[in-house]
Amino acid sequence: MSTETTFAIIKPDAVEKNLAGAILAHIEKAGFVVRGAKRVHLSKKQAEGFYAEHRERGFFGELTTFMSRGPVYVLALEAPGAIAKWRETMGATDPAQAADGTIRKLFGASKGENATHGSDSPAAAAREISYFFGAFELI
Ligand code: FUP
Repeated sequence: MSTETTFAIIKPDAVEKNLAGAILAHIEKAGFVVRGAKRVHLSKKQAEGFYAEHRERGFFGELTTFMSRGPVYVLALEAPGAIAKWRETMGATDPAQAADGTIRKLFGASKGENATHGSDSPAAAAREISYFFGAFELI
């Protein structure tokens, strides 16, 4: 399996509950190498830009208000097959549907406040990484 880098966010709900460290430990234990990491507080406009593909969805306003309500950690995670691997490690969007042991099952509160984000394709990973990181910030 080829080495990939995916993009992750530890969302405001998890940061508010002081779960960022526990989630990072889970990420490291799963075998990802953290190539980029920073704490940022998104503006509403930045959240809208990040989630632009969901602009027409009914939950867009709620989603972007939530994502801009407090600090998050943005991460670039490297591993063989990182994009699929990170989505498996997170679990299903709705924590109630997520498999036991996944991050969203362990730490997510609801379909909206589900602790983490992960890119869903190589194109999304490239776009999302470049939304937050310059080339020299990936180490
Ligand atoms: P995922 O790829 O698992 O993050 O899920 P989606 O891309 O479908 O949705 C992006 C985010 O929108 C989710 F993380 C949470 C939010 N969302 C809702 O708030 N309500 C929904 O019905 C679906 C998604």
